[in-house]
Amino acid sequence: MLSLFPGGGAAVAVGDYDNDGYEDVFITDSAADQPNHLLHNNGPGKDGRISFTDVTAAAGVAGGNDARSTVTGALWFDYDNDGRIDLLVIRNGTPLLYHNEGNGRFRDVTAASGLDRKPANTVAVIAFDYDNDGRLDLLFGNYQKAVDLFDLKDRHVLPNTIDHADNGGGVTLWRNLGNGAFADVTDHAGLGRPPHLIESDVFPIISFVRARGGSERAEHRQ
Ligand SMILES: [Ca+2]
Ligand SMILES: [Ca+2]
Repeated sequence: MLSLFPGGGAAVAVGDYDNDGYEDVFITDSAADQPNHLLHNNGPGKDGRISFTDVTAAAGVAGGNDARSTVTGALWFDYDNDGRIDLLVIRNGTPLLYHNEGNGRFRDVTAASGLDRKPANTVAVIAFDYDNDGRLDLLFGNYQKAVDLFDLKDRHVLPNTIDHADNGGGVTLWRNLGNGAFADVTDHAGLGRPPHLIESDVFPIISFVRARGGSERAEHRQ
């Protein structure tokens, strides 16, 4: 799918998943049926050099490129506040959420999270606590609308311009409910209306403001 964009599915997420003080690395791949890679940071050896061990198979986080989705990136975040960072894999298609079990293994909790209810086609994601309830919520940047890219009814799915498209997938905001599930609150937060944001590079400058009365609105600056 991404043969025109060789870097489109190549991303890295850095985080200390086993809390040993050394940052570990998760590298994504978008090629058909190819695995992602989780590299454990072994820390400095006797010669002072840092080494990594590919622990993907034991961790159970290789998957993501399948008949319905291709991986575009990943994010470490502790969605259940148990002190261990969990792993979100974003995709053209639906995202995957893995719970960090604390023994070097991860458990696919996507179905319970509800994040896979419809195609997301996400190319960027950030985690932050937008409602100050102590739980990390998710803001997805979605390049295409919520269509199944592997079973297109209408092939006109690319954004109509690079910088100011109004037919992209926009952003979706998911509230962390605290029980392993997330709820799509995009419309409630006022983010469902145009202009849609599709460019991943605008995300660092998106800022959320909490309006008087408790409703959340988003503003972005070019
Ligand atoms: Ca580590
Ligand atoms: Ca966790």
